[in-house]
Amino acid sequence: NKTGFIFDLDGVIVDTAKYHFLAWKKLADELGIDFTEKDNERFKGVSRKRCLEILLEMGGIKATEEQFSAWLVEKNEDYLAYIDAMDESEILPDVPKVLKYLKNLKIPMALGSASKNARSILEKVNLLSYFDTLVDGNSVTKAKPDPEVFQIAAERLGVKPENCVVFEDALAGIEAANRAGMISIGIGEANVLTAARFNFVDFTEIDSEFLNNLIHR
Ligand code: B16
Ligand code: MG
Repeated sequence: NKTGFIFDLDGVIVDTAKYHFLAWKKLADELGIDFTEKDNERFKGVSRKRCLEILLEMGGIKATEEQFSAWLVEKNEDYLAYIDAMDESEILPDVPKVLKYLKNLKIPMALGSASKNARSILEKVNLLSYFDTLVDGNSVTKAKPDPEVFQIAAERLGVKPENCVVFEDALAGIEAANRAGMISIGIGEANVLTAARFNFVDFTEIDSEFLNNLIHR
């Protein structure tokens, strides 16, 4: 009855949301759409394509397929320019501590992210080697809150869904984990992630006793 751990990327391992924001903001400005950091909250955990659909809805803009694809490419190129400069200093507090602890115990670990850029971000911040498998925006057909991303991760890890622990910062991600029958852990504000089984502000609040209790349930 082995336990597996699944980590979301943006908002859990690194704060790439600020770069997504800057890239969306630039496109929004070009299109004359008012776009704030608060609007960006709705984009967390949401696929690139869906984000653009929401942005265009906000501006009441109808796009041809060609325009739509071109804007997706433009946003991603701007985003890639930001993440190109990322390094270990951008890892969120105590994430390496938890990854190292679990790795030493040979616990199976997966990434479960909506991002198509997940692999290159993990390479930039030097955390790729901790993960047995990456399930990202390139491997899924249905976005969170659909449980697909975490179900694929569990399959690849060879761990039963009920024995998987999921760290998530987005409401849609918590819902996806719950729908998969997994143990959901909200990282961020407890009053936002109310559906999570456990809540922590960040990984500095997670100690070995808590992890051991999950592993030896
Ligand atoms: P990309 P996560 C998500 O990452 C972000 O939270 C979301 O804002 C972004 O649109 C999505 O990845 C897709 O990212 O444009 O790089 O494919 O939280 O699921 O790790
Ligand atoms: Mg996230």
